[in-house]
Amino acid sequence: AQAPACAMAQEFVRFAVEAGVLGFGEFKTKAGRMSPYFFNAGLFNDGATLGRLAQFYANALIASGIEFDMVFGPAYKGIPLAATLAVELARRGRNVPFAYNRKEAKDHGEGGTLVGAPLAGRVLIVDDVMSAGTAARESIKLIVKAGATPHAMVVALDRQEKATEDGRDVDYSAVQYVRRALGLEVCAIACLADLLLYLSETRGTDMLQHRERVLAYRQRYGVAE
Ligand code: OMP
Repeated sequence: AQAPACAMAQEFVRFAVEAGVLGFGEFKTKAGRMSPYFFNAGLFNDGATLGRLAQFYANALIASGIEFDMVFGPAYKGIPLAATLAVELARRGRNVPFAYNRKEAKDHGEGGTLVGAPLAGRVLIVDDVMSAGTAARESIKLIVKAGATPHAMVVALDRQEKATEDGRDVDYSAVQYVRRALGLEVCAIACLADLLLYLSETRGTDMLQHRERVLAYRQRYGVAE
């Protein structure tokens, strides 16, 4: 299954670059690192690209063989991702419950921070990017508090960089931490290695320059997978 997964990752990187979601320049990440690339999932901003994105998520999930009982999208960016994935899975004959959270608790109406199906069983967290792992940890806490099992996580891009613990860089990535220490299954549509492969196989001096910068960034913050 190696070749098709790899081909799918390349197709996804191309799709993200063409949609302007994967951009090159100078960006500050949540962990405070200056990155030469950034994946802004908010720029999948029309019906067609969101639908295509959901197909990539569904394909990656099915290829991974990961099992789950429901999908959860963490606010804000995870919400449309989990919603469109749930629609795509239903279209393929697998109708699963869907839930998401609010960032601020509502004190009227139905109240609380959780919306959608009750959190129960093996929950699949659907998010955009894994860098240092802060976002993943927040979702896991919330699911445990609700009495459900954080079972797996799917992201569009695994940046394969050092996680942080109490603000300090450690020698493993957030994906490795979530897998080994927290016991969740994790799958990504594409990872940093796929981006580097794309940059080395795509024509143009700008691509080569991007590649140099991304390599230097990986040298400083990357981990071996
Ligand atoms: P961690 O919480 O450090 O894993 O970072 C993941 C979050 O960082 C994502 O959910 C985004 O909010 C943001 N992010 C991106 O969206 N794209 C990137 O390429 C990099 C980051 C980031 O800040 O690390």
